[in-house]
Amino acid sequence: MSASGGSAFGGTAADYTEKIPNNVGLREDRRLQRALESWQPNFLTWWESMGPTLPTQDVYLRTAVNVGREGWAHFGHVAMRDYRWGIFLAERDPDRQIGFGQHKGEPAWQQVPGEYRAELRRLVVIQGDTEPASVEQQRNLGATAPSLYDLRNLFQVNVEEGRHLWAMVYLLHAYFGRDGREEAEELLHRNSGSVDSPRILGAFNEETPDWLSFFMFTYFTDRDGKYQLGTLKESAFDPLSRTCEFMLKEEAHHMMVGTTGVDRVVERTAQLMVEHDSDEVAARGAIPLTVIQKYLNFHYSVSLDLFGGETSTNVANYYTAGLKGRWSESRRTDDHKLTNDAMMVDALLDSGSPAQSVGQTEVSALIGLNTDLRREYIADCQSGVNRWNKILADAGLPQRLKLPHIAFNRKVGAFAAIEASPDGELLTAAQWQRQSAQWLPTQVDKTHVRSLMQPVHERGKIAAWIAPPRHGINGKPFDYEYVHLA
Ligand code: BYC
Repeated sequence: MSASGGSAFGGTAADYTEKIPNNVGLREDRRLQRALESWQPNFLTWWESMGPTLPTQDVYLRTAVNVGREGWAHFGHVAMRDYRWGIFLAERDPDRQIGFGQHKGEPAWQQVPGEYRAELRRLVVIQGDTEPASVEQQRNLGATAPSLYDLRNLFQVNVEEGRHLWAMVYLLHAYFGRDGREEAEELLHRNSGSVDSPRILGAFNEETPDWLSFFMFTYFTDRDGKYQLGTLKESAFDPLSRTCEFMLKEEAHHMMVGTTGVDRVVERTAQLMVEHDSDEVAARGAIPLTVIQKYLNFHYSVSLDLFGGETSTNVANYYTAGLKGRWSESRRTDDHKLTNDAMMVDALLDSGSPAQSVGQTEVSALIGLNTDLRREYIADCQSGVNRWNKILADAGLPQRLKLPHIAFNRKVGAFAAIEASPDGELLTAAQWQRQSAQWLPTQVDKTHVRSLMQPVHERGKIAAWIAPPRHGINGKPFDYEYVHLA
């Protein structure tokens, strides 16, 4: 890539002549520059050992070069090891004020206040931990990509998750001193699925062994990322807010990969169902709708867990302190403090008694903020399901996909201790044992899906279990040479 410093792109462009491209003036802060330059080889070692395993010559990738509205990214073929992971913060608004909590109306913080240091560090570390985790989870998928287009999208997601790790590591190094540097090291030491040092949040220790899982992950789990980043974008700590704002821009592509990926799987299945007037598409090389539903159930329920408990004093404290806001905070019409407000949250009523049931209970609005965010997320998830159901309806099929009940397969929060069906009916452990294979992918389902994952690495070709995309990337056709394999 050519150097692109200065104003050629408008806004604050990155200087690609720098070892670490950035728009944070790293050159003027030698100490920080040295610290990050000493972390960089560790990152590259991690990328080589835990990143994508399929050898490639180069990949048609988007690289962030700017944070302005126009022309923020550059597209071109790059060798992945030469990808320029940079540090980008959205432009600073010198007049920005804190939008919620007890400090509402005060100027946004340019430094970390001592009293909130531990909490802020924790939020940055949890966010940072998910980014390399997803790269680790997806590392073997290249070997079974259904097309060069999909392979390129996988790698795009991977390099950007790598950049999001850089974003959090920058904050740790720049604002959290020695313990920040130690946390930055730890982000490379924990590994997805490791017995000794797993990733922090549950969903990031699950496998992503096939492309249906990948599309479900990018639809449901990346979408948690969108919502969590949306709340951190509201943070009173301005560098965190500006970092997340820019990350959200990149996140939109990840959402697209998930949404259209599932679209295309459903479309192909629907085509074969209509063609053969049968639900039995497995023998014809596609994924049955029932199996798609089971994958959906799994990825949705583990992603619901990522929002934490239905009630949480942590989230109340984060909000009051101004560390983590609500989705679309500025569009809410209340007092942005919530000290006197109440809300209904999902709950297990009469817990432990024979009369226990799934219902709602009233709590202080602050305590219920994880539920508030989860509800925004659920509404967004439903829009994807509607879209997939439209594909089925347009094909003339009566079957429909649906989101399982909030209490289904939960390991965190109010429903962690019970079992419920996708319709929300409470089950005994024995009933769950007998029936869960109808609702979650079984070994047989997974083996079948994996058996379909034969690589199609030929230009313009696509695997039989998925429809081709409607559009290519950056105006290029589907049969463009998105990846040159080694
Ligand atoms: N797994 O008070 P509670 C993304 C812990 S994804 C394991 O309800 P809180 C991406 C919790 O830590 C977005 N443990 O939790 C997507 C707490 O522990 P302590 C990532 C869990 O704090 C795809 C205890 O249980 N970013 O970007 O209100 C690809 C009590 O819980 C889990 C963030 O999440 C869990 N699922 O909420 C790439 C934003 N849930 O304190 C990237 C930052 C809870 O008792 N994180 N626990 O030791 C946060 O905002 C919050 O920490 C959480 C939890 C929403 C995660």
